[in-house]
This record gives sequence, structure tokens and C-alpha cells, in this order.
Amino acid sequence: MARDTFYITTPIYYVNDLPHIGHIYTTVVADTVARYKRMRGFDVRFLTGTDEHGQKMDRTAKQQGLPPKALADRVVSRYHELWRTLSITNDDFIRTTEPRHHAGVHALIALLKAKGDIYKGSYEGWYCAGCEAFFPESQLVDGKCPDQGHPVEMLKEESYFFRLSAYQEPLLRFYRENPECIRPASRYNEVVRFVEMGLKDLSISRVSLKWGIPWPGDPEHVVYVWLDALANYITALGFGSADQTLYRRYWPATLHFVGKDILRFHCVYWPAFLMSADLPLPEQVFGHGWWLRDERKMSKSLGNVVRPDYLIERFGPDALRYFLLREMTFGQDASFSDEGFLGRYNADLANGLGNASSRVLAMARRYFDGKTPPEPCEESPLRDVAEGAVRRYIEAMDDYEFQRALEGIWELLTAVDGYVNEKAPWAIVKAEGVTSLRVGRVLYNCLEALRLAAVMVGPVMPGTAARLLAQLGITPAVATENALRWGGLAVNRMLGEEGALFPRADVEAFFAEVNVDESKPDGATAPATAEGDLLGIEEFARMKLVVGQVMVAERVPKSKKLVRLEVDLGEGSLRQLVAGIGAQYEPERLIGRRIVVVANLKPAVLMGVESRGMLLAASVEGAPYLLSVDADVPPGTGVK
Ligand code: ME8
Repeated sequence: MARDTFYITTPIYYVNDLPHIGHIYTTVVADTVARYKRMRGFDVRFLTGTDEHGQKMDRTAKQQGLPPKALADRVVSRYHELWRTLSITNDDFIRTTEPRHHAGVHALIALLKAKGDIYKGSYEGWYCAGCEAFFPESQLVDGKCPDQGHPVEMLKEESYFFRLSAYQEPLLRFYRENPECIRPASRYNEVVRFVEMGLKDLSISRVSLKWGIPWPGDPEHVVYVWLDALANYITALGFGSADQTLYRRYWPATLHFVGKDILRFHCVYWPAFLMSADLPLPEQVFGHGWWLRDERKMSKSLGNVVRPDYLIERFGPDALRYFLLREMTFGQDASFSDEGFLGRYNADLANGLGNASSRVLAMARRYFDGKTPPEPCEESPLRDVAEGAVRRYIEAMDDYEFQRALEGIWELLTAVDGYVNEKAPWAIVKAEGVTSLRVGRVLYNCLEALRLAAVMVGPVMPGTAARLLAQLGITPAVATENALRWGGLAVNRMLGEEGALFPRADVEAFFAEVNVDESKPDGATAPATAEGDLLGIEEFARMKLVVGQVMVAERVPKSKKLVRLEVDLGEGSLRQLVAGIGAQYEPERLIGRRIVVVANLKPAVLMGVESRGMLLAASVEGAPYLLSVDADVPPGTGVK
């Protein structure tokens, strides 16, 4: 029997800048759902990709002195790298600069034209390059775009139009007949209200911009970037090409996951284009909330983004995946903070999951010669709790309530702990010996509950689930629905390697090191330099850069990275600096070395040690490489 298909997509991201936590969030959520649906037996197709045309991209490339395609290639490689690091299991990655996409966009436009929904006119109005959207004057707020407060500019040019106004009634009918087509319900209401206010025809080509897909038959125009971008969901399936297999199998999409910022494009323009082309409409668009920093949306244009490379490097991809899904009530906004991340890491991962599993596994190793117990256990209160947790998990995951699903798993882990305390296996062993059937049953129950927790947590933390299953002696295999049934743990089987899943984080040391890292230049994430960002020579001259010679160097106690240095800057006494270089450099080997120091930096205290200056280092993916001088110049020599 053919399996039910599940086609899930993320937005395709702009490549005018590097990915940040917002892009990671949508992609991790989609990956979690894709993994969960695969486990439940669906025939899943998971698509992500990049949106490479448009004015914003054209401008950034010009500012950086690069052809747009070269900038896109560079940023796309960072996306690929990041998705690999985060174990994203997308089946395809579409770029709007690919020929397969161009062909599909032209095929879609041909259908809109054939329907009589495209005409040529002239456009006069306000354009927001930040949102790549047109706004009527009446909608501007303080002369800026109403959605995100970006600046707008007047455009007056010849343009092709799409008869969006003709779709107001059909769209409203569609929303009425499909109340689940937009979620959550608050977003559904928002879209309906927007459409009820009336729709104007939409300008869908640009003449003043060259960076885009040429308009079919009129190459003076390029296709409007949103018509181009939205089509990715079908062009990636081969729409408009000779091979329609994937398109026939997976379209219409089951779910478009998007941030609430781009709801209108997905819930108004996209279904209108599809209606005009007589193509089926996606079943659901889910608009999730925003990650905020200081109460504002994190966005590239606001410059307040979090790029969590340092968190991934330090705590692994699964910890970040877990945090994102656990912290945000799906659909609402949430605030991102390192404190929040570390709090969850220690409480839920190091303590909750880590402790419950290591405690139970240690007992099983001790009492059963490193094996699982010799007999299964059919009935127990823990089994009831575990089966309840699985039911709740399925219900919550089916509803995209990840927070609730995870809470259920953690309640099961707490129940395992409580059960161990209550049954006190060590006391049974003392009274009845290790061959006691009772102790075997108790531990079987605990191990089986852990196995179920590992399977359930798999879609969110795939690496951790595989490690925990391996510790339970189960060779990691793709979990199927059966894995969610009680009783799957084999008896008398060798347990796997020991090892802490999540070592506890030293919060104080972490912040001390992050503060050091943040004051370092990092070429890999340096933002594009715009004209306004350039430094005057007088500003540069305020910085006192001098050569220093290291006289004392030792590790700061309890820190992996921090090193305390005493440096001769030719001042008559030594200067104390603290630097985050301990992972790359052995302190003793630094003694006598000449380095470059910023001598007039405000003092800072790092893990209780005062630093009165900063040494300079090149930073490659967070790893520092010290700057040095070519000759043995005297300490205190100025650097310009
Ligand atoms: O809009 N919080 O691309 P984009 C949560 N190319 N999610 C966020 C976020 C935040 N602070 N910031 C971004 C585009 N996102 C278009 C899409 S689709 C046919 C074309 C996520 O690079 C969220 O999913 O600006 C949002 O919708 C998307 O990134 C916008 O990415």
C-alpha cells in the first residue's frame, strides 16, 4: 500500500547575509517534524533552500564589490555547512539561481498569462527593499514600511501586474472552507481580516533591477522576487520540467513552515498564484513566532542577531536543537539569551536526561555483568507512566506542540528517578543478592523507560538519542513506530560504552570565555562593511597598540580557555592581561614571546581576574592565532 506523503518546507532564506538563530529555528523545527513523520511511517519530502535574487541581494553584493552570484555562492556554502553541523535531513536544497528553478518560474507565469491574469501597466508607489514588498502610501507608518519599520523608496516604472484583486472572494471562500489552512488560529484571523479589507493588483516585474529571472519574452523586466521565490516549492519538485514524478507524488505540500513575518506572501499571494494556474493549494501554512533579543525581532537589518556558533562548538548541536524547541511555545515569540540556554542545558540535559540515564545504566552494569537484565517485565507502574508519556508525545507532536511533547518525556525521566528511589535496587541486592528476580524487573523497567525516552527524543536530538540507545546496547537504526511500544528492550544483551551524555557546564567560566571571545575580531562572521562603517584615521589613532613581551603565563584555575599573562609593555612594571587562548597555546611556551597588545582598553574582570588590556590574535572559526613581530623590537614599541 502506498504510504501517505508528507511534504514539508522551510522558507528559502535570503543570502545577503549569514544565517542566524531565526533561520536555524525554522529549519530545526522542520527537521524535527520530518524525522518524526518518517518514524511514523510517512513518505516524507523535506525541502529547504535559498532565495538569491532581488534588490536587497543586488545592493549588498555591490557594497561588497562582488557579483551577486559570487556572494550567493559564498553564503550558500555557510548554509550547507551549518545544516550539516545541525544534522538537518533535507531531501533537497533549492537555489533560485538554478536553471531548474528558472524553467519552473517561466512555466508558472505561462499559466497565469493563459488565464488572462497578467497585464502590463505602470507602477508608482513605495517599495521596501528590506521586505522586498510594495506598500500603498496609506499603509506607511511614519514614512516607513508598516511591517518592520524599514525605509521605503518611491518607485515609478513600467511593470507587469497580476490580477490579485480578482482573487479576493475565491481566497475568502478557501479560508472559510479550510479553517486549518493557516495556523495558529490567531494568524488565520489576521490573514482573513487583511484580505477582507480588499486586495489591489500586484506588480510582479521590475525594470530598474537586473538581478533576477528575466521576464519571459520581455527581458528588460525581471520577475518580482516573491513570485520567483514562492515558486520554489513546486520548481524543486520538477514543475515545468520534463520529469514530473516528484511533483505528482508530493504536491500539494502538507506544510509550509514560515515565520510570521512572511505570512501574507504565503497565505495570500501564493494561493492566489496557484488558483490562477489551476494548481492545488498547500494544505497548511504554519506561521511561528519570532526570537527576540532585547524585546525586538532579531533581524539582519536591525543588526541584533545571535549566531550561535559558539554554543554549538561548546555544547554540541543537539543542545541547541533542544533549547530552541523547548523554550519557544510554538506560534508565540520568545527571547533568546545565553543565560536561558545554560540554565536549560544544566537542568534538563546534564541533570535530567544525563543523570537519570547514567544512574540506571551504572546499576545495570554492576548487577548484570554489563548486560540488560535476564527477564522482561510485563506489568509495572512505570510502564503505565511510560505508555501515557508516549500517547501524550504523539498527540503533541502531531499538533506541533514540541514544548508539550518534551515536557512529557522529562516527566517520564523524573518518574524513572522516583521509581528508582522508591524501589531502591541496592537494598534489594543487599537483601536478596544480585540474582534476585525483583531487582531484574526493576532495572528492566528503568532501562525500557529510558529506551522509550531516547526514541521519543530522537527527532529533536538525533545524536543524543543514538548515543543513549548505543549505551543501552541497541545499534542505532532508524526508529520505526514499533520502537514506541513498551517491551522493545532485549534481555541479556551487552550494554554499550559508558560516558556522560551532557557534562555539566560551568556557567561562570562560560561567561568569562564568551566575553573574551566577543571582544575578538572574527573574520568568519565579520559583517559587510558599508561606507558609513569606515573608521577615520583619528579614531584609529586613539587606539594604543604596542609590542609586549610575555614574562609570566599560567592558566586561570577552572577555566579551559583563559590564561593569565604578565606582559612587559616598557612601562617599568608588568601589565596583567587575561586572554582566551588556553585551548590553542600552552602557557609555558608563551614566555619570552613578543605579542601585540591594545594598551588603553578599559579593564575587565574575567573569572575574578583583572585584565588591563587585550592581546591581538587572528580568529579562525573561534580559534585564536597570536600576532607577533618580525624582529626583537623593545617592549613598548608602538604599532601603527
Ligand atoms: O523572508 N525569529 O528570507 P529571510 C524566528 N527569502 N524566525 C526567524 C527570525 C527570528 N528572529 N528571523 C528569521 C525571506 N527567521 C524570504 C523567504 S520563502 C518563499 C522566501 C526565519 O532570510 C523565519 O522562518 O528573511 C522567517 O520567515 C525567515 O527566517 C525569513 O528569512
